[in-house]
Parts: sequence; C-alpha cells; structure tokens
Amino acid sequence: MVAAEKWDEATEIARRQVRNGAHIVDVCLQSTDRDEIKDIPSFYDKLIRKIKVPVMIDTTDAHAIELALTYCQGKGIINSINLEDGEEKLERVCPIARAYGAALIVGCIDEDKIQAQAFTRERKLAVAERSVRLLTEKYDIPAEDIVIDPLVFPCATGDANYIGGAVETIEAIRLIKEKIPYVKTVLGISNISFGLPAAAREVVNSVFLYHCTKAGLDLAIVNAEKLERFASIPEEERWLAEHLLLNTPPAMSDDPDLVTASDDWRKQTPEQKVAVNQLRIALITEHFRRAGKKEKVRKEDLPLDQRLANYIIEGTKDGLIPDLELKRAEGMSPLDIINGPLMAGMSDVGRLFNNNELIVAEVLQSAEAMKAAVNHLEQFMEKSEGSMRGKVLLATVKGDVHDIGKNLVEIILSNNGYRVINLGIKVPPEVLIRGFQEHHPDAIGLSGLLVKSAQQMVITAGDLRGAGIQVPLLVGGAALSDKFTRGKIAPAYGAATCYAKDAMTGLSLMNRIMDPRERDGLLSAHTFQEPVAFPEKPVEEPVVLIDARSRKVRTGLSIPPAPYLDRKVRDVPHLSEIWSYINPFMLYGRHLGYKGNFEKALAEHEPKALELFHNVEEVKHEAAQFMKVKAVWQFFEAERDGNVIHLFSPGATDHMHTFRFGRQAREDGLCLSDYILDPEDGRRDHLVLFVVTAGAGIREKSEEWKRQGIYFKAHGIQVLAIETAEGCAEWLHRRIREDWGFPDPPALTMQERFTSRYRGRRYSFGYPACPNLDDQQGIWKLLHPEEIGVHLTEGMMMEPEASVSALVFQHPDAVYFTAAEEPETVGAV
Ligand code: B1M
Repeated sequence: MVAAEKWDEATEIARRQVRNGAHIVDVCLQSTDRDEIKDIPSFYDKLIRKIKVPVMIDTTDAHAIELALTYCQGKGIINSINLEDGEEKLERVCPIARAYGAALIVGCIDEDKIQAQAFTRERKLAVAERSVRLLTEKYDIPAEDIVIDPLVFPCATGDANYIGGAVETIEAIRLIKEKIPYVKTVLGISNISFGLPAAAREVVNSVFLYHCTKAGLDLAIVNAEKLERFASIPEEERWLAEHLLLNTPPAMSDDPDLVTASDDWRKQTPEQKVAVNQLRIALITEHFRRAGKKEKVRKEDLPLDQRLANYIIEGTKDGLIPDLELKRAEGMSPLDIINGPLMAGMSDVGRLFNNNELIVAEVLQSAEAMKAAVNHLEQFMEKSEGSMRGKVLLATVKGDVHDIGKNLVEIILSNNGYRVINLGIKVPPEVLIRGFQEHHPDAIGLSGLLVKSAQQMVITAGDLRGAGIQVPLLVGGAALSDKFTRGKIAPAYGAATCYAKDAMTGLSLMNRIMDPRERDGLLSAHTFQEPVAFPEKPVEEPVVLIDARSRKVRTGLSIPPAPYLDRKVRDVPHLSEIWSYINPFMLYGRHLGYKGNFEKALAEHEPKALELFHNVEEVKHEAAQFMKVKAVWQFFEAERDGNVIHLFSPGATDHMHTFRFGRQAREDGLCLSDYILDPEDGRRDHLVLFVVTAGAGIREKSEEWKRQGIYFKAHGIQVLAIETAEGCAEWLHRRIREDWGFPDPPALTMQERFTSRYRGRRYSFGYPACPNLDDQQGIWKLLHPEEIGVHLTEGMMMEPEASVSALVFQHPDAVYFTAAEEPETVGAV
C-alpha cells in the first residue's frame, strides 16, 4: 500500500489495530526503495485523522523523526536510539525529543564489539543503567520519558547463540523494573517466534508476552490482529511454547544428556542447550503441523460471505466495496447480497447488542457500513428493486420536539431493510393519518420524551383508530412504560400496540411483525381492548395536605443577599469548559452505551473506552465549529405563602408571578416553597430562574450526517448537544452559587458536583419535585428565553430539544423529593 501510495488503505490498518485493542501505533515508513521524508506528510496527514492514540515513530533518521513529530497530537514516542555508536544517536535525537516532549525507546545495545546487542540479563541491565544515566544526567531527558527495550532474540531458529534469550529478556525486565525506577520497558514481541509456522508463532508470542507482562513489561509492540488471547490458548500448546521459551529439558528421554540437563538454561552444557532447543522446536512444529492450519483465518482467507458480514459486524468499510464487487462478479444480484451476507451481518449485530457485546456507538458504526454497502449496490439495482422488509411511519407526537430517540430508531430500522418514513417532530394526529393514507406502512412508530407526550400518544392512538387505522403501533420514549402502553395507549388504539424500550427492541418487534410465523402471536399478545387494571397502590391513609413548612427545613437562617437583580443573557463561549461539566456516565454510558466505569477504563487505556473517547472527540471537534451555548437567568425576590412562592420585581409589594407547588403526601412532607426563607428586616429571600440551550442548528447538522450515512456523528452531535445543555446547567448553577456568595469548596470534585454535594439545589419543571410542566409558562413570562432562541411548544416542551430550564434555591437544607401532583398554576394568581 505504501509502495502503491494507497495512503487511505495503509492508514486504515492503523485504525483496525486500534479497534483491535492497540493503545499506541508503531509507524515505520523507512525503506530502502522509498523516500521516507516525502512519504511522511502523505501518510501521517491521513493517519492522525483516523486514530487518536499516541504514535511510535519507528525510524533511525532524525529528520524523519522531527517531521513525523510535527504531525503528532499529544505525546509522540521515538523508536529508537541506543549506544551502538556511542552517544552519536543520543546527541542527534535527544534535542528533538526534548523540543517535542517525545518519549524515547532505548535499545540495550552498546559499542561492545563482540555482542553489541546485550544478550544476558546482566548486560541488558548494565546497558540500560548507563543509557538512563546518560539520558537523564547529560541529555536532560526525564526518566519517565525513557522506555528501555531489552531486545528479543528468536528462540526457534536453531541458532545456538540465541538459546535462552527469552529467559534473559524476561529476567532483564524484572531487573530493570527493580533497579531503574520510573523508566518503562518495551519489547517487539514477534521476533521471539521467528521461523515457526504462523499458528505456532501466535501462541509463542502470546505465551512470551504473558511471562514478560508478569515480569513487569509496560509496552509490547504486537500485531493486535494476530495476538492469540493467552486465556484461550489450549493447555497443551501453552506447555509446548513455555518449554521452548524456557528451554526446559524433557522429564523423560532416552537421551541421558537431555534428562540430566538443568532446568536453568545457563547451567546446561552447550550440547544440552542445543539438544533441548532442537527437541522443543521439533515438538511445537510437529504439533502445529498435525493441528493443520488452525491459525486464525486471515480476513482475506475468510469465505466472501463471511467477510461481507464481518464488515457490518465490525463496522468497517475497509475493503468493503472491492469485496462487494467480487460478490457481484460471482453473479449474485445486489438485492440478494443485501438480503444475504449483509443482512446476516446486521442481524448478528442485533444479537451481539442484546448480549451486551456491542454498544450503541458500535451499532451505529455497523449501520454506517451497511449504508455504504447499500449505497454502492443501489447503482446496480433497478429503481423498482428495493430490499424492503417492511415500511414504518415514524413520528414524534404533537407538542414534543424529542428527536434523538426517534432518529436512532430510524437509523437502526432503515439499515435493517425497513423503509422508514420519518415525519419528524410535533406531528399532530391528522398529519399521521394523512401519512398513513399516502404510504400504507406496515406499522406506525410514535416517539415522545415527556409524560405529556405519553398522554398525547393516547389521544393520537384514539384518532388513528377513529380513522380506521389498525396496523401495529410501536411506541417508545423516556417517560413511557410498558404499563402505560398496555393500560392507556393500547385500549385507546384497540389494535396491537407494542412498547419498545430502545431502538433494537423496536427492530426485533418489527422483525416479528413482518414474520408470518410470529405475527399473529405477537399481535394478539399486544392487543388490549379494555384498559388493563393494574394493581393500584394500596390506598394509604389520606394525609391532610397542609401548607405548613416542613420541620425538616430550618428557618431563621440569614438570607444571602442577591448579587444582582437584572436579567442576564449570555452566549457561553468556552465549549471545552462547559464540556468539562458533562457527566461521562450520561454521555458515554447512558447515550452511547459504554458498559462500566468509563473514566476508569479510559485511564487504563481500555480499547473500547479509548475508541469511544476519540470518536466523541471527533464529534466535539466538528461541534466546536458551530455549536452555540446560550443562557438566560435572573434573581427574583421571593416570598413563601404556604405551598406557593410569590415572585416580585425589586422592592415591589405586589407580586408579579406565583408558582404553586405540590407537597410530599406524607407526614411533615416537603414542598419547594419551604426553601424560601421568610423576609428578614424587610429583606426578601430570592429564587433564581434560568434557561440554557445548546440546541441551535443541531437538528439540521444531524439530519445532514444522517442523510450521508455518517450515523455515529449524526447521533453523536445530538447526544453531545443534550449533555452540553445539561453541562451548561451545571456550570451556570455553580456560577450562581459563586455570585450568591457561597462558592463550592475548592476540593469539591466534578463527580461530587454531579451528585449535588453543594449548597442549595436546582429543580426543573417536569421533574418529581415540581412535575407540572405548565409552570414553564411562568419562566417564559418572566425570563423571555425566546431571546436565546428557546421557545415553548403547545406541549410545554422547549425547542430546541437540547434545552434545560430550572429554579435555583439557596437553602442549605434543599434536597430532591417527589411532590404530590398540584393543581396547575397559570399566570399571576
Ligand atoms: Co429530561 N426528562 N427533561 N432531559 N430526561 C426526562 C424524560 C424525565 C423523565 C426525567 C425525570 O423526571 N426523572 C423528565 C420527564 C418527566 C415528565 O414528563 N414530566 C424530563 C424532564 C422533565 C425534562 C425537562 C422538561 C426538564 C426541564 O428542563 N424543565 C427538559 C425538557 C427538554 C425540552 O423541553 N426540550 C428535559 C431535558 C433533558 C435534556 C435535554 C437535558 C436531556 C435530553 C432529552 C432527550 O433525550 N431529548 C434529558 C434527558 C437525558 C433525560 C433522561 C435522563 C434520559 C432520556 C434519554 O435517555 N434520552 C430522562 C430520565 C430517564 O429516562 N431516566 C429525562 C435519550 C434517547 C435516545 O432515549 O428518548 O428514551 P429515548 O429513546 C429511546 C427509547 O425510548 C426508544 O428508542 C430510543 C433509542 O434507544 N424509542 C422508540 C423512543 N422512541 C421510539 C419509537 C419507536 C421505537 C422505540 O417506534 C418504532
């Protein structure tokens, strides 16, 4: 590829290595028949756009090193220098390393005329100690930036000089880690198995790596695609490899010389050494000859159909088109290729997702590969031809601007053979009915975020029924539940109504609906004519709802003065600052599907975490070009009156607005009004209202990428926008605390901030403490968030979708709680 200057394909290997778990990519462009200096710009320019892991620059040419370093983001690693020609290489390369802050790989090689490459553990340690002393004391290289390479000699070439080399390397690592603090160690593993059959090499490499890692090895240069996982190596093969590496004599042999040989290769006689080595090489070679080509089948050796399915499963497009062309050349029609190997890949993606072996982010990359394949094949298909498994009419219900969930459903369905007519957001029933009459879909999918939207789904279902529409209805959305679907929506619709907790569930429901063997069973199981009586909560003793302040909330505390009373409207410029307030669990876990503690995994360079992090960084990179974060907030004088809070313009006697809140339906229940302290010497307490948004232009950008089949970015930008809005709410709340005179303790961590370990609380209408969304109108009346481009829909949702509104209380006893529903508060009482 480099010779053919196929830079895209060549750099794709790096991406595949990272996908296969590489934490660093070693790049060697040095070759006798090419001009490395000329190749570096073409190769590195593409490379750094594809991978976000550190690059190890593998060359001896100082100019090439410096040129390559100019492309490296973050810390580069120079591979390598040594003392073979004394300090010459150090003089040439160390200044460059210092200038770019690059780490240095130092080989255990010196000027020794007999054996420059240190073989014994003692010599390796000696050369390493001398190198580190020179580098740290004379060339001012920090010890942390030094990576010692104790060298690997092949153990199976029969060359007597190298017998025992594996043991010496393993023991040298142990010594170096013990004697030279701070430095790291690295090895080019694959040299150890040079000369063995490929399948034996993978096993010997893995077993050697295992022992080196146990000895303290930090970095290993390996072909991530060809590394057999130690745990999955059969016991017998592990044994064969270990005895070859350690040159262990056989327990039984009719050759007395062998049996008496010491287990420690250094105590073996030269004859014994060679004899043991020969025996071990013969045994492992014979085993793999008999085992036949067990070796992991190289991609290119896989059957074409399997390869085509793998592109989808692995979400890679590298080699996809040529293989599609190969398949077409075999005479298979484009439609059969789609419905055959490609769809097989997509259904495997579904299975792996349900087994938690693939996360949302990876499913999106699989969909991208599917889209690329279908786009390519469509040019060879009759217009009339279409691999349609079914047609789905999809919409977010009236009054709701929720897009992100619906779009994910569209991406998954449309790349599994379904034609999706996406009617968009805020879709009233009459538009849905017209859409049905125009497209005659096999099913209708309704989406919505809020409880209000779930209620709108009941109305919509009733209107669809009224229009005589009875195709299966699929519903989904964050505030929706299977219970509500069966209990309320299904009876209103009168035909099959299925709750889909996520997009992949939506897909498996559609697959069953379109499968004649499963259809009737599924439809009848999801048709509920009568509202399903759910066991009602035991009727508790009716608690007399009082409006007395809960005793759990202290009074008589001094009222912190408000810093300002005028309305603040801000464009929040520093995106990276706001992004530091994003809760990683929500962004990487909840929305992109990462399982486990993302931050910890990232710190440990866990491959999936790394790749996801870098893919999101790419989205951030794009978002930085156009994402706009805006905020509006204001402190209001506030007085409590039972369960209501009156807000006043500065010093006014008549209140300008009243919010009525629910109280916990229990003894001494809490109510948000309790957190407003009574006036003190005529000085009122305050309540802050704010609205923030990061949604401008997001939908348009996401639609554009969705049309182009760039699904990770299409979903990623929406996810980033909603979490940026939430991050901005966290950022602004902190700022309000500072302005209000009670900044967070300096030691407060962001994680503690995400769990509200600070004074006061912020509450958003619609959330349990103040569930009445209609109160949003009060915020709009007082704050005019239209000025930052946020509008309220008839369903009390904020448009754009990535927006958050909140009330901020300063009371130190404020906590989160669930209040009883309260009659609406609309306008001044
Ligand atoms: Co908030 N929010 N939120 N919110 N938010 C909820 C929904 C809420 C339940 C939290 C709570 O009370 N605990 C609550 C609603 C309660 C109620 O209705 N009263 C709520 C509220 C009140 C609000 C605000 C009003 C708060 C405020 O600012 N005053 C506000 C409204 C925003 C607006 O008006 N524009 C708001 C804002 C936000 C954020 C923007 C910060 C953010 C994004 C919202 C979004 O997704 N657009 C957000 C989030 C993240 C949530 C929670 C935590 C998670 C929602 C989520 O996962 N979205 C949610 C609480 C919770 O669920 N635990 C909550 C991601 C999206 C991909 O998932 O929408 O579920 P989802 O779609 C899924 C499935 O539902 C399914 O597949 C999709 C993909 O897997 N699916 C279908 C959906 N549609 C389908 C159609 C199908 C099939 C499957 O047809 C075939």
